[in-house]
Amino acid sequence: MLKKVILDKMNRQINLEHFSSNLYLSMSSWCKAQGLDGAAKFLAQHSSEELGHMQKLFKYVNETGSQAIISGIEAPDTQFKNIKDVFEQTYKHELLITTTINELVELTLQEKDYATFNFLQWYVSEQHEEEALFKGIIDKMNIIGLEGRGLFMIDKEIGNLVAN
Ligand code: OFO
Repeated sequence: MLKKVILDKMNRQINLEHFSSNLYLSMSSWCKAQGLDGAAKFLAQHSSEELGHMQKLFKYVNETGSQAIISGIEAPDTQFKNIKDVFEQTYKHELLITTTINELVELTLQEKDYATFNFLQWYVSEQHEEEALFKGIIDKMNIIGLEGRGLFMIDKEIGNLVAN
């Protein structure tokens, strides 16, 4: 069983990963409506990954004999200024997730819960990769620019990041 203080934060993280999934799905829908098929495909796939992150936490919590709690999810934004705004928001959101994962890791050390500390290391590495991924997309946008064919090229580049 997890200590209550850790269980509460794990359940909060489950909710956050669930929110991330919905946020990226909402962004995918906005991109699709703008004809940005590459970004739409990438964000839909990322939404599924976030659902996987949520389920991995859910399974771990239940395996400890504690109860994972599925709670209400805040509605994500549905309107964005442009594709750069979308990816700046994904990057900002991933930074927030990194902060919450780090807080959890810190708490497990304080509470001497080494099994959960060990479990969370996967998320620590994942956050490093995700920050680099989203930052890389923003960097590309800054290099290519969004004017004229730039938007078309960027969308294609993002679509190429999707694992087949
Ligand atoms: Fe995109 O992050 Fe989950 O953990």
